[in-house]
Amino acid sequence: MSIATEIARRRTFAIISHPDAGKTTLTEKLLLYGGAVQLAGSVTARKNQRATTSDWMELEKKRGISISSTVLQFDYNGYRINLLDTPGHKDFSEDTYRVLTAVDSVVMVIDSAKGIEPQTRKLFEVCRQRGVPIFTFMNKCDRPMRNPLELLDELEHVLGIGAFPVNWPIGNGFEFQGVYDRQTSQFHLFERTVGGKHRAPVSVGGINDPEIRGRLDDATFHKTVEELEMLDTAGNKFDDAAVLAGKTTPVFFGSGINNFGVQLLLDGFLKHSPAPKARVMGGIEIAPENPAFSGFIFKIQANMNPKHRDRIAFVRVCSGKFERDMTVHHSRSEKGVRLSSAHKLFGKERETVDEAYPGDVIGLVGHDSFGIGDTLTTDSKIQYKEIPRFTPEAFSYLHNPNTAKYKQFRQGLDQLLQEGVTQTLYLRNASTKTPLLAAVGPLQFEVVQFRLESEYGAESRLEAALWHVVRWLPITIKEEDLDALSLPTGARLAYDIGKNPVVLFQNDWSANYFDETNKKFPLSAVPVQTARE
Ligand SMILES: Nc1nc2c(ncn2[C@@H]2O[C@H](COP(=O)(O)OP(=O)(O)OP(=O)(O)O)[C@@H](O)[C@H]2O)c(=O)[nH]1
Ligand SMILES: [Mg+2]
Repeated sequence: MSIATEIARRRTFAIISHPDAGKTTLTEKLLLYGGAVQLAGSVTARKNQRATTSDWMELEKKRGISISSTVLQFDYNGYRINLLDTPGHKDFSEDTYRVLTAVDSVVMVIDSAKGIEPQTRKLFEVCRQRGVPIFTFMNKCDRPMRNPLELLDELEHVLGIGAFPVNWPIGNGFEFQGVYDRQTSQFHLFERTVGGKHRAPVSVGGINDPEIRGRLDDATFHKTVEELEMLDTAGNKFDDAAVLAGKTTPVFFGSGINNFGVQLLLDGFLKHSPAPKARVMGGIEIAPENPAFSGFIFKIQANMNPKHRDRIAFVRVCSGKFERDMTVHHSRSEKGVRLSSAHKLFGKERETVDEAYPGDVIGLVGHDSFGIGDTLTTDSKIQYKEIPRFTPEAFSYLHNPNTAKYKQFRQGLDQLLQEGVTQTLYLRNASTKTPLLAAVGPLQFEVVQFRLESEYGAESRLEAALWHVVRWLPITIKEEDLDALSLPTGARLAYDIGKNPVVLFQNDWSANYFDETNKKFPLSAVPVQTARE
Protein backbone atom coordinates (compact mmCIF):
# COMPACT_ATOMS: atom_id res chain seq x y z
CA MET A 1 0.00 0.00 0.00
CA SER A 2 1.21 3.51 -0.76
CA ILE A 3 1.78 6.02 2.01
CA ALA A 4 -1.22 8.03 0.77
CA THR A 5 -3.47 4.97 1.15
CA GLU A 6 -2.09 4.29 4.61
CA ILE A 7 -2.77 7.88 5.69
CA ALA A 8 -6.27 7.86 4.24
CA ARG A 9 -7.29 4.85 6.34
CA ARG A 10 -6.00 6.25 9.65
CA ARG A 11 -8.48 7.62 12.20
CA THR A 12 -6.94 9.03 15.37
CA PHE A 13 -9.39 10.39 17.92
CA ALA A 14 -9.97 11.01 21.61
CA ILE A 15 -13.06 10.47 23.71
CA ILE A 16 -13.62 13.47 25.97
CA SER A 17 -16.14 14.75 28.52
CA HIS A 18 -16.94 15.73 32.05
CA PRO A 19 -16.27 12.91 34.60
CA ASP A 20 -18.65 9.96 34.57
CA ALA A 21 -20.43 10.68 31.30
CA GLY A 22 -19.42 7.19 30.15
CA LYS A 23 -16.21 7.62 28.09
CA THR A 24 -14.50 4.44 29.25
CA THR A 25 -17.70 2.42 28.93
CA LEU A 26 -18.20 3.73 25.39
CA THR A 27 -14.54 3.04 24.57
CA GLU A 28 -14.98 -0.58 25.62
CA LYS A 29 -18.11 -0.87 23.47
CA LEU A 30 -16.34 0.62 20.46
CA LEU A 31 -13.74 -2.12 20.95
CA LEU A 32 -16.51 -4.71 21.11
CA TYR A 33 -18.19 -3.46 17.92
CA GLY A 34 -14.80 -2.89 16.29
CA GLY A 35 -13.99 -6.56 16.87
CA ALA A 36 -11.00 -5.75 19.09
CA VAL A 37 -12.45 -7.51 22.16
CA GLN A 38 -14.80 -10.47 22.21
CA LEU A 39 -16.51 -9.63 25.50
CA ALA A 40 -16.93 -6.14 26.89
CA GLY A 41 -15.67 -5.45 30.41
CA SER A 42 -17.17 -3.01 32.88
CA VAL A 43 -15.85 0.00 34.80
CA THR A 44 -17.60 -1.28 37.91
CA ALA A 45 -16.26 -4.86 37.65
CA ARG A 46 -15.75 -6.67 40.94
CA LYS A 47 -13.17 -9.40 41.51
CA ASN A 48 -13.38 -12.15 38.87
CA GLN A 49 -15.36 -9.87 36.59
CA ARG A 50 -13.92 -8.39 33.47
CA ALA A 51 -12.61 -4.85 33.81
CA THR A 52 -12.44 -2.45 30.86
CA THR A 53 -9.42 -2.46 28.60
CA SER A 54 -8.72 1.23 29.08
CA ASP A 55 -9.03 1.58 32.87
CA TRP A 56 -6.18 -0.89 33.42
CA MET A 57 -4.38 0.91 36.26
CA GLU A 58 -4.89 -0.53 39.73
CA LEU A 59 -6.03 2.80 41.15
CA GLU A 60 -8.50 3.27 38.29
CA LYS A 61 -10.09 -0.10 38.96
CA LYS A 62 -10.23 0.62 42.66
CA ARG A 63 -11.83 4.02 42.22
CA GLY A 64 -13.93 3.30 39.12
CA ILE A 65 -12.61 6.46 37.46
CA SER A 66 -10.04 7.12 34.76
CA ILE A 67 -6.79 8.67 35.93
CA SER A 68 -4.56 8.32 32.93
CA SER A 69 -5.27 8.40 29.20
CA THR A 70 -5.06 5.13 27.29
CA VAL A 71 -4.16 4.35 23.69
CA LEU A 72 -5.97 1.58 21.83
CA GLN A 73 -4.97 0.70 18.31
CA PHE A 74 -7.04 -1.70 16.26
CA ASP A 75 -8.19 -2.45 12.73
CA TYR A 76 -11.82 -2.33 11.69
CA ASN A 77 -13.43 -2.35 8.27
CA GLY A 78 -10.24 -1.34 6.48
CA TYR A 79 -9.52 1.49 8.92
CA ARG A 80 -6.57 1.63 11.30
CA ILE A 81 -7.99 3.23 14.42
CA ASN A 82 -5.99 4.92 17.16
CA LEU A 83 -8.50 5.55 19.93
CA LEU A 84 -7.54 7.51 23.05
CA ASP A 85 -9.72 7.32 26.15
CA THR A 86 -9.10 10.30 28.43
CA PRO A 87 -9.77 11.02 32.12
CA GLY A 88 -12.58 13.51 32.74
CA HIS A 89 -11.61 14.72 36.21
CA LYS A 90 -10.20 18.23 36.13
CA ASP A 91 -7.24 17.26 38.32
CA PHE A 92 -6.05 15.05 35.46
CA SER A 93 -6.79 17.54 32.72
CA GLU A 94 -3.11 18.06 31.83
CA ASP A 95 -3.03 14.52 30.50
CA THR A 96 -6.28 15.07 28.61
CA TYR A 97 -5.07 18.33 27.07
CA ARG A 98 -1.84 16.70 25.92
CA VAL A 99 -3.85 13.95 24.24
CA LEU A 100 -5.85 16.60 22.36
CA THR A 101 -2.62 17.68 20.64
CA ALA A 102 -2.17 14.16 19.31
CA VAL A 103 -5.58 13.53 17.71
CA ASP A 104 -7.37 14.56 14.53
CA SER A 105 -10.93 14.57 15.91
CA VAL A 106 -12.87 13.88 19.10
CA VAL A 107 -16.01 12.16 20.29
CA MET A 108 -17.62 14.28 23.00
CA VAL A 109 -19.79 12.21 25.34
CA ILE A 110 -22.72 13.87 27.03
CA ASP A 111 -24.87 12.45 29.81
CA SER A 112 -28.34 13.02 28.32
CA ALA A 113 -29.87 13.55 31.74
CA LYS A 114 -27.42 16.32 32.54
CA GLY A 115 -26.53 18.03 29.28
CA ILE A 116 -23.33 20.03 28.94
CA GLU A 117 -21.28 20.00 32.14
CA PRO A 118 -18.41 22.36 33.02
CA GLN A 119 -15.44 20.13 32.14
CA THR A 120 -17.00 19.22 28.78
CA ARG A 121 -17.30 22.90 28.03
CA LYS A 122 -13.63 23.55 28.79
CA LEU A 123 -12.47 20.64 26.66
CA PHE A 124 -14.77 21.75 23.88
CA GLU A 125 -13.11 25.20 23.93
CA VAL A 126 -9.68 23.63 23.47
CA CYS A 127 -10.95 21.59 20.53
CA ARG A 128 -12.51 24.64 18.96
CA GLN A 129 -9.31 26.65 19.29
CA ARG A 130 -7.41 23.85 17.61
CA GLY A 131 -10.09 23.48 14.93
CA VAL A 132 -10.59 19.81 15.82
CA PRO A 133 -13.81 18.27 14.41
CA ILE A 134 -16.20 17.18 17.15
CA PHE A 135 -18.67 14.29 17.10
CA THR A 136 -21.24 14.10 19.87
CA PHE A 137 -22.58 11.00 21.60
CA MET A 138 -25.65 11.65 23.76
CA ASN A 139 -25.18 8.81 26.21
CA LYS A 140 -27.32 7.22 28.93
CA CYS A 141 -30.60 7.51 27.02
CA ASP A 142 -31.67 4.46 29.06
CA ARG A 143 -32.08 6.83 32.02
CA PRO A 144 -34.71 9.57 32.19
CA MET A 145 -33.13 11.97 29.74
CA ARG A 146 -33.78 15.58 28.88
CA ASN A 147 -35.86 16.41 25.86
CA PRO A 148 -33.57 15.66 22.88
CA LEU A 149 -34.55 18.87 21.10
CA GLU A 150 -33.52 20.78 24.18
CA LEU A 151 -30.19 18.95 24.24
CA LEU A 152 -29.50 20.00 20.65
CA ASP A 153 -30.53 23.53 21.47
CA GLU A 154 -28.08 23.56 24.35
CA LEU A 155 -25.23 22.46 22.05
CA GLU A 156 -26.04 25.33 19.74
CA HIS A 157 -26.49 27.99 22.39
CA VAL A 158 -24.02 27.05 25.10
CA LEU A 159 -21.23 25.87 22.82
CA GLY A 160 -22.12 28.01 19.83
CA ILE A 161 -21.80 25.14 17.36
CA GLY A 162 -24.28 23.77 14.84
CA ALA A 163 -25.76 20.41 15.84
CA PHE A 164 -26.90 17.90 13.26
CA PRO A 165 -28.77 14.87 14.63
CA VAL A 166 -27.59 11.87 12.61
CA ASN A 167 -29.95 9.66 14.53
CA TRP A 168 -32.79 10.18 16.98
CA PRO A 169 -33.79 8.41 20.20
CA ILE A 170 -36.90 6.24 20.26
CA GLY A 171 -38.44 6.30 23.73
CA ASN A 172 -36.74 7.57 26.83
CA GLY A 173 -35.37 6.08 30.05
CA PHE A 174 -36.66 2.61 30.77
CA GLU A 175 -38.67 2.81 27.52
CA PHE A 176 -35.63 3.68 25.44
CA GLN A 177 -35.66 1.14 22.61
CA GLY A 178 -33.26 2.38 20.03
CA VAL A 179 -32.61 5.07 17.49
CA TYR A 180 -33.88 6.18 14.10
CA ASP A 181 -31.09 6.60 11.56
CA ARG A 182 -31.95 9.75 9.61
CA GLN A 183 -29.38 8.97 6.91
CA THR A 184 -31.04 5.70 5.87
CA SER A 185 -34.56 6.32 7.28
CA GLN A 186 -34.40 3.13 9.31
CA PHE A 187 -35.45 2.30 12.85
CA HIS A 188 -32.86 0.36 14.88
CA LEU A 189 -34.55 -1.34 17.82
CA PHE A 190 -32.25 -3.09 20.28
CA GLU A 191 -32.56 -5.69 22.98
CA ARG A 192 -30.54 -5.58 26.17
CA THR A 193 -28.00 -8.30 26.93
CA VAL A 194 -26.79 -9.32 30.39
CA GLY A 195 -24.23 -6.78 31.57
CA GLY A 196 -23.95 -5.46 27.99
CA LYS A 197 -21.07 -7.89 27.43
CA HIS A 198 -22.23 -8.92 23.96
CA ARG A 199 -23.52 -6.93 21.03
CA ALA A 200 -27.18 -6.02 21.45
CA PRO A 201 -29.51 -7.89 19.06
CA VAL A 202 -31.06 -5.37 16.71
CA SER A 203 -34.08 -5.23 14.36
CA VAL A 204 -33.82 -2.77 11.53
CA GLY A 205 -36.75 -1.59 9.42
CA GLY A 206 -38.51 1.38 7.87
CA ILE A 207 -41.48 3.30 9.19
CA ASN A 208 -43.97 0.93 7.51
CA ASP A 209 -42.29 -2.26 8.65
CA PRO A 210 -44.96 -4.19 10.63
CA GLU A 211 -42.35 -5.80 12.92
CA ILE A 212 -40.96 -2.42 13.93
CA ARG A 213 -44.41 -0.93 14.34
CA GLY A 214 -45.49 -3.91 16.46
CA ARG A 215 -42.67 -3.34 18.91
CA LEU A 216 -43.48 0.29 19.60
CA ASP A 217 -46.47 1.49 21.58
CA ASP A 218 -48.62 4.15 19.92
CA ALA A 219 -47.42 7.02 22.07
CA THR A 220 -43.71 6.34 21.45
CA PHE A 221 -44.25 5.77 17.74
CA HIS A 222 -46.25 8.96 17.20
CA LYS A 223 -43.95 11.06 19.31
CA THR A 224 -40.91 9.85 17.37
CA VAL A 225 -42.57 10.43 14.00
CA GLU A 226 -43.64 13.90 15.05
CA GLU A 227 -40.15 14.85 16.24
CA LEU A 228 -38.59 13.49 13.06
CA GLU A 229 -40.98 15.60 10.98
CA MET A 230 -39.95 18.66 12.96
CA LEU A 231 -36.29 17.93 12.29
CA ASP A 232 -36.99 17.46 8.58
CA THR A 233 -38.88 20.74 8.43
CA ALA A 234 -35.87 22.50 9.94
CA GLY A 235 -34.30 21.17 6.75
CA ASN A 236 -30.60 21.05 7.55
CA LYS A 237 -28.53 18.64 5.48
CA PHE A 238 -25.46 16.84 6.69
CA ASP A 239 -22.66 19.23 5.81
CA ASP A 240 -19.30 17.44 5.71
CA ALA A 241 -17.34 20.65 5.19
CA ALA A 242 -18.91 22.28 8.26
CA VAL A 243 -18.13 19.16 10.34
CA LEU A 244 -14.51 19.09 9.21
CA ALA A 245 -14.17 22.80 9.96
CA GLY A 246 -15.44 22.18 13.50
CA LYS A 247 -18.53 24.33 12.89
CA THR A 248 -21.14 21.60 13.13
CA THR A 249 -21.19 18.52 15.30
CA PRO A 250 -22.95 15.35 14.15
CA VAL A 251 -25.03 14.06 17.06
CA PHE A 252 -25.64 10.39 17.82
CA PHE A 253 -27.94 9.15 20.59
CA GLY A 254 -27.56 5.89 22.48
CA SER A 255 -26.61 4.02 25.59
CA GLY A 256 -23.03 2.84 25.88
CA ILE A 257 -23.68 0.46 28.71
CA ASN A 258 -26.46 -1.34 26.78
CA ASN A 259 -24.66 -1.13 23.41
CA PHE A 260 -27.56 0.81 21.87
CA GLY A 261 -26.41 3.03 19.01
CA VAL A 262 -22.74 2.09 19.30
CA GLN A 263 -22.48 0.50 15.85
CA LEU A 264 -24.11 3.54 14.23
CA LEU A 265 -21.73 5.85 16.06
CA LEU A 266 -18.68 3.82 15.04
CA ASP A 267 -19.65 3.61 11.37
CA GLY A 268 -20.93 7.18 11.18
CA PHE A 269 -17.84 8.53 12.86
CA LEU A 270 -15.46 6.63 10.58
CA LYS A 271 -17.30 7.75 7.49
CA HIS A 272 -17.27 11.46 8.31
CA SER A 273 -14.15 11.99 10.46
CA PRO A 274 -10.90 13.23 8.96
CA ALA A 275 -7.72 11.33 8.19
CA PRO A 276 -4.48 12.96 9.45
CA LYS A 277 -3.81 16.32 7.88
CA ALA A 278 -0.95 18.80 7.70
CA ARG A 279 0.33 20.44 10.85
CA VAL A 280 1.56 23.99 10.85
CA MET A 281 4.67 24.72 12.89
CA GLY A 282 6.31 28.12 12.98
CA GLY A 283 4.60 29.08 9.74
CA ILE A 284 5.68 25.96 7.83
CA GLU A 285 3.17 23.38 6.84
CA ILE A 286 4.23 19.78 7.36
CA ALA A 287 2.00 17.50 5.33
CA PRO A 288 1.61 13.89 6.44
CA GLU A 289 2.94 12.83 3.03
CA ASN A 290 6.18 14.72 3.68
CA PRO A 291 8.97 12.20 2.95
CA ALA A 292 10.68 12.99 6.25
CA PHE A 293 9.51 11.01 9.25
CA SER A 294 8.40 13.23 12.12
CA GLY A 295 6.41 12.93 15.31
CA PHE A 296 6.30 14.23 18.85
CA ILE A 297 6.07 12.78 22.35
CA PHE A 298 2.84 13.71 24.13
CA LYS A 299 2.91 11.29 27.03
CA ILE A 300 5.27 9.18 29.07
CA GLN A 301 4.26 6.36 31.34
CA ALA A 302 6.35 4.01 33.43
CA ASN A 303 5.54 0.50 34.69
CA MET A 304 2.55 -0.08 32.46
CA ASN A 305 3.21 -3.75 32.44
CA PRO A 306 4.57 -5.42 35.59
CA LYS A 307 6.41 -7.88 33.33
CA HIS A 308 8.44 -5.05 31.83
CA ARG A 309 9.24 -2.41 34.40
CA ASP A 310 10.13 0.30 31.93
CA ARG A 311 8.99 3.63 30.56
CA ILE A 312 7.06 4.12 27.37
CA ALA A 313 7.21 7.35 25.44
CA PHE A 314 4.02 7.80 23.39
CA VAL A 315 4.74 9.30 19.98
CA ARG A 316 2.18 10.67 17.57
CA VAL A 317 3.49 10.12 14.06
CA CYS A 318 2.85 13.27 11.98
CA SER A 319 4.66 12.73 8.69
CA GLY A 320 6.55 10.15 6.66
CA LYS A 321 7.01 6.51 7.45
CA PHE A 322 8.34 5.16 10.71
CA GLU A 323 10.57 2.11 10.43
CA ARG A 324 11.91 0.21 13.38
CA ASP A 325 15.66 0.67 13.87
CA MET A 326 15.67 3.97 12.03
CA THR A 327 17.88 6.75 13.36
CA VAL A 328 16.17 10.06 14.07
CA HIS A 329 17.08 13.49 15.36
CA HIS A 330 15.93 14.07 18.95
CA SER A 331 15.09 17.74 19.50
CA ARG A 332 15.95 17.98 23.22
CA SER A 333 19.39 16.37 23.08
CA GLU A 334 20.03 17.44 19.47
CA LYS A 335 21.47 14.01 18.95
CA GLY A 336 20.73 11.13 16.64
CA VAL A 337 18.99 8.20 18.33
CA ARG A 338 18.21 4.77 16.99
CA LEU A 339 14.63 3.68 17.61
CA SER A 340 15.00 -0.04 18.03
CA SER A 341 12.14 -0.86 20.36
CA ALA A 342 8.79 0.34 19.03
CA HIS A 343 5.36 -0.93 19.96
CA LYS A 344 1.76 -0.60 19.06
CA LEU A 345 -0.44 -0.21 22.12
CA PHE A 346 -3.70 -1.64 23.29
CA GLY A 347 -4.37 -0.50 26.85
CA LYS A 348 -1.54 -2.02 28.85
CA GLU A 349 -0.75 -4.58 26.16
CA ARG A 350 1.95 -3.93 23.62
CA GLU A 351 3.25 -5.59 20.50
CA THR A 352 6.37 -4.85 18.46
CA VAL A 353 5.78 -2.79 15.31
CA ASP A 354 8.10 -2.55 12.35
CA GLU A 355 6.44 0.37 10.65
CA ALA A 356 3.95 3.11 11.39
CA TYR A 357 2.32 5.93 9.44
CA PRO A 358 0.96 9.42 10.14
CA GLY A 359 -1.89 9.20 12.63
CA ASP A 360 -0.42 6.24 14.47
CA VAL A 361 0.53 6.42 18.11
CA ILE A 362 3.52 4.25 18.89
CA GLY A 363 5.25 3.47 22.17
CA LEU A 364 9.04 3.74 22.33
CA VAL A 365 10.90 2.01 25.12
CA GLY A 366 14.40 2.48 26.45
CA HIS A 367 15.15 6.18 26.01
CA ASP A 368 15.62 7.92 29.33
CA SER A 369 16.43 11.21 27.66
CA PHE A 370 12.98 11.50 26.04
CA GLY A 371 10.63 14.04 27.57
CA ILE A 372 7.09 15.21 26.91
CA GLY A 373 7.01 17.62 23.98
CA ASP A 374 10.16 16.32 22.24
CA THR A 375 10.23 16.00 18.47
CA LEU A 376 11.69 12.95 16.73
CA THR A 377 12.38 13.37 13.03
CA THR A 378 14.67 12.58 10.11
CA ASP A 379 14.58 16.27 9.15
CA SER A 380 16.06 18.31 11.97
CA LYS A 381 14.37 21.48 10.69
CA ILE A 382 11.02 20.09 11.87
CA GLN A 383 10.22 20.90 15.47
CA TYR A 384 6.76 20.58 16.96
CA LYS A 385 5.72 22.85 19.78
CA GLU A 386 2.41 21.27 20.57
CA ILE A 387 2.39 20.58 24.26
CA PRO A 388 0.66 23.16 26.44
CA ARG A 389 1.88 23.81 29.98
CA PHE A 390 -0.32 24.33 32.97
CA THR A 391 -0.40 26.56 35.97
CA PRO A 392 -0.44 24.48 39.14
CA GLU A 393 -3.03 25.39 41.75
CA ALA A 394 -2.24 22.84 44.44
CA PHE A 395 1.03 22.64 46.38
CA SER A 396 2.21 20.03 48.82
CA TYR A 397 5.45 18.75 50.36
CA LEU A 398 6.16 15.09 49.87
CA HIS A 399 8.08 13.54 52.77
CA ASN A 400 9.87 10.25 52.83
CA PRO A 401 9.04 8.72 56.23
CA ASN A 402 11.37 5.75 55.79
CA THR A 403 15.03 6.73 55.38
CA ALA A 404 16.00 3.13 54.62
CA LYS A 405 13.94 3.39 51.43
CA TYR A 406 15.28 6.74 50.26
CA LYS A 407 16.56 5.26 47.02
CA GLN A 408 13.18 3.83 45.99
CA PHE A 409 11.44 7.06 47.03
CA ARG A 410 13.77 9.23 44.98
CA GLN A 411 13.86 6.99 41.93
CA GLY A 412 10.09 6.61 41.91
CA LEU A 413 9.50 10.30 42.34
CA ASP A 414 11.95 11.21 39.59
CA GLN A 415 10.25 8.86 37.16
CA LEU A 416 6.78 10.12 38.02
CA LEU A 417 7.97 13.70 37.57
CA GLN A 418 9.36 12.82 34.19
CA GLU A 419 5.93 11.45 33.29
CA GLY A 420 4.52 14.83 34.22
CA VAL A 421 2.18 13.40 36.88
CA THR A 422 3.00 16.56 38.86
CA GLN A 423 5.60 19.33 38.64
CA THR A 424 8.18 20.01 41.31
CA LEU A 425 9.52 23.31 42.65
CA TYR A 426 12.65 24.07 44.66
CA LEU A 427 12.40 26.76 47.32
CA ARG A 428 15.15 29.36 47.06
CA ASN A 429 17.54 29.26 50.02
CA ALA A 430 15.72 26.24 51.43
CA SER A 431 17.11 24.50 54.48
CA THR A 432 15.52 21.12 53.67
CA LYS A 433 15.48 19.03 50.54
CA THR A 434 11.85 17.93 50.83
CA PRO A 435 10.33 18.13 47.35
CA LEU A 436 7.53 20.64 46.88
CA LEU A 437 5.03 19.18 44.44
CA ALA A 438 2.84 21.43 42.33
CA ALA A 439 -0.19 20.10 40.50
CA VAL A 440 -3.32 21.19 38.72
CA GLY A 441 -5.39 19.42 41.39
CA PRO A 442 -4.83 17.51 44.64
CA LEU A 443 -5.88 14.12 43.23
CA GLN A 444 -2.58 14.13 41.36
CA PHE A 445 -0.77 13.95 44.72
CA GLU A 446 -2.77 10.88 45.62
CA VAL A 447 -1.74 9.26 42.37
CA VAL A 448 1.91 9.98 43.16
CA GLN A 449 1.55 8.43 46.62
CA PHE A 450 -0.32 5.39 45.40
CA ARG A 451 2.07 4.73 42.56
CA LEU A 452 5.18 5.29 44.70
CA GLU A 453 3.91 2.62 47.01
CA SER A 454 2.62 0.11 44.46
CA GLU A 455 5.27 0.53 41.77
CA TYR A 456 8.37 1.40 43.80
CA GLY A 457 7.57 0.07 47.29
CA ALA A 458 8.13 3.54 48.77
CA GLU A 459 5.90 5.08 51.41
CA SER A 460 5.37 8.82 51.49
CA ARG A 461 3.63 11.47 53.54
CA LEU A 462 1.98 14.63 52.24
CA GLU A 463 2.11 17.93 54.02
CA ALA A 464 -0.03 20.71 52.64
CA ALA A 465 1.94 23.83 51.76
CA LEU A 466 0.49 27.26 52.48
CA TRP A 467 0.65 28.60 48.94
CA HIS A 468 -2.17 28.52 46.42
CA VAL A 469 -0.83 30.58 43.55
CA VAL A 470 2.37 30.42 41.50
CA ARG A 471 3.63 33.04 39.06
CA TRP A 472 6.68 33.00 36.82
CA LEU A 473 9.19 35.86 36.89
CA PRO A 474 10.91 36.97 33.65
CA ILE A 475 13.71 34.53 32.77
CA THR A 476 16.09 37.47 32.32
CA ILE A 477 15.93 38.38 36.01
CA LYS A 478 19.30 38.21 37.81
CA GLU A 479 20.01 36.56 41.15
CA GLU A 480 20.78 40.00 42.67
CA ASP A 481 17.36 41.22 41.54
CA LEU A 482 15.78 38.23 43.26
CA ASP A 483 17.64 39.14 46.47
CA ALA A 484 16.30 42.65 46.25
CA LEU A 485 12.63 41.77 45.67
CA SER A 486 10.29 42.70 48.45
CA LEU A 487 7.65 40.01 48.67
CA PRO A 488 4.25 40.19 50.36
CA THR A 489 3.83 38.34 53.65
CA GLY A 490 3.87 34.59 53.24
CA ALA A 491 5.18 34.70 49.65
CA ARG A 492 8.32 32.79 48.75
CA LEU A 493 10.77 32.53 45.86
CA ALA A 494 11.37 29.17 44.22
CA TYR A 495 12.64 27.66 40.97
CA ASP A 496 10.86 25.35 38.59
CA ILE A 497 12.49 22.29 37.09
CA GLY A 498 14.08 24.39 34.32
CA LYS A 499 15.60 26.67 37.04
CA ASN A 500 13.22 29.47 36.09
CA PRO A 501 12.39 31.68 39.08
CA VAL A 502 8.83 31.73 40.38
CA VAL A 503 6.99 33.36 43.26
CA LEU A 504 4.62 31.37 45.45
CA PHE A 505 1.77 33.40 46.91
CA GLN A 506 -0.82 32.60 49.51
CA ASN A 507 -3.68 33.93 47.41
CA ASP A 508 -4.62 35.79 44.24
CA TRP A 509 -4.88 39.07 46.08
CA SER A 510 -1.29 38.89 47.20
CA ALA A 511 -0.14 37.92 43.68
CA ASN A 512 -2.04 40.81 42.11
CA TYR A 513 -0.72 43.26 44.67
CA PHE A 514 2.86 42.21 43.96
CA ASP A 515 2.25 42.46 40.21
CA GLU A 516 0.83 45.98 40.57
CA THR A 517 3.71 47.21 42.69
CA ASN A 518 6.60 45.57 40.80
CA LYS A 519 6.18 46.74 37.24
CA LYS A 520 9.87 46.11 36.55
CA PHE A 521 9.42 42.34 36.70
CA PRO A 522 6.05 41.41 35.20
CA LEU A 523 4.65 38.09 36.35
CA SER A 524 3.33 35.37 34.10
CA ALA A 525 0.67 32.86 35.06
CA VAL A 526 1.79 30.55 32.28
CA PRO A 527 4.90 28.46 32.88
CA VAL A 528 7.98 29.55 30.98
CA GLN A 529 8.85 27.05 28.27
CA THR A 530 12.61 27.33 28.31
CA ALA A 531 15.23 26.28 30.80
CA ARG A 532 17.66 28.80 32.33
CA GLU A 533 21.30 27.89 32.49
N1 LIG B 1 -27.37 4.08 32.84
C1 LIG B 1 -26.22 4.17 32.18
N2 LIG B 1 -25.07 4.23 32.85
C2 LIG B 1 -23.91 4.31 32.14
C3 LIG B 1 -23.90 4.33 30.72
N3 LIG B 1 -22.61 4.44 30.31
C4 LIG B 1 -21.85 4.46 31.43
N4 LIG B 1 -22.63 4.39 32.54
C5 LIG B 1 -22.21 4.37 33.95
O1 LIG B 1 -21.66 5.64 34.28
C6 LIG B 1 -20.56 5.50 35.19
C7 LIG B 1 -19.32 6.16 34.64
O2 LIG B 1 -18.89 5.45 33.49
P1 LIG B 1 -17.40 5.57 32.92
O3 LIG B 1 -17.41 4.88 31.60
O4 LIG B 1 -16.40 5.16 33.92
O5 LIG B 1 -17.32 7.14 32.72
P2 LIG B 1 -16.06 8.01 32.28
O6 LIG B 1 -16.61 9.13 31.46
O7 LIG B 1 -15.04 7.14 31.63
O8 LIG B 1 -15.52 8.55 33.68
P3 LIG B 1 -14.06 9.21 33.97
O9 LIG B 1 -13.09 8.53 33.07
O10 LIG B 1 -13.77 8.92 35.39
O11 LIG B 1 -14.19 10.66 33.68
C8 LIG B 1 -20.40 4.01 35.43
O12 LIG B 1 -21.07 3.65 36.60
C9 LIG B 1 -21.06 3.39 34.21
O13 LIG B 1 -21.55 2.10 34.45
C10 LIG B 1 -25.16 4.26 30.03
O14 LIG B 1 -25.25 4.26 28.80
N5 LIG B 1 -26.28 4.19 30.81
MG1 LIG C 1 -13.07 6.87 32.09
